[in-house]
Amino acid sequence: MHRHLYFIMGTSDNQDLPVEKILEEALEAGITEFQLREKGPHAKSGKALLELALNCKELCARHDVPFFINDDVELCITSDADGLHIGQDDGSVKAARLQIGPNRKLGVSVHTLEQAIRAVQEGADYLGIGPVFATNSKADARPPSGVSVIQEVHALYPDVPIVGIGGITEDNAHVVWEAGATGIAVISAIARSINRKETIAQFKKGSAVWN
Ligand code: TZP
Ligand code: MG
Repeated sequence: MHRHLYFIMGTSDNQDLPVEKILEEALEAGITEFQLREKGPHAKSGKALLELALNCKELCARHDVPFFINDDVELCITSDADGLHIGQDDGSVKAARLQIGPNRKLGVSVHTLEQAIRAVQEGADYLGIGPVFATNSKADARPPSGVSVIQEVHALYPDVPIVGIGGITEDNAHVVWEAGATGIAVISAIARSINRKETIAQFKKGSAVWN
């Protein structure tokens, strides 16, 4: 089975280093997707945000890693991102699909089986499910839900890629894999790691096939 280590970050997730620097280290260590999620008190906007997105796109392209934008359809298109990720409050999946076109990937955050069914029917390519564990990286995070929704969605749609998110570390990631996820999405464990190469190697230990 192919597995995904989907790294997510924005400026607010670590103000000690530029996003580009952390992303470069993460790419070299073997992440398989990157999402720019520019939120919170230090979020860039306007020209600075576009420049950041273009830098990230360039770095990802050099490593052949798909580059995603969180929420922002316009930035997704102007930065020529490979995909868009939206939540339940970010407008309809159908509208997003029409706006980004058929060739970009579309990820949707869901919290229930019903939301998962609707997202798949409306054109999601993969589902983000969480927070699995408690997280400090999302201001309006819902309470942790464990892996029950991942298990339910995986049972119904064994071929739809599921990415677990929220509080995932090298030590608890196995719970998410065992529930049927094809990927884990991580902010702080990578963005704030004191040894990114080692952290990512730990995440990838035990499975030979990644993309
Ligand atoms: N959505 C659900 S939890 C979360 C998002 C964006 C934050 C995940 O960050 P961390 O640091 O990996 O818990
Ligand atoms: Mg959102």
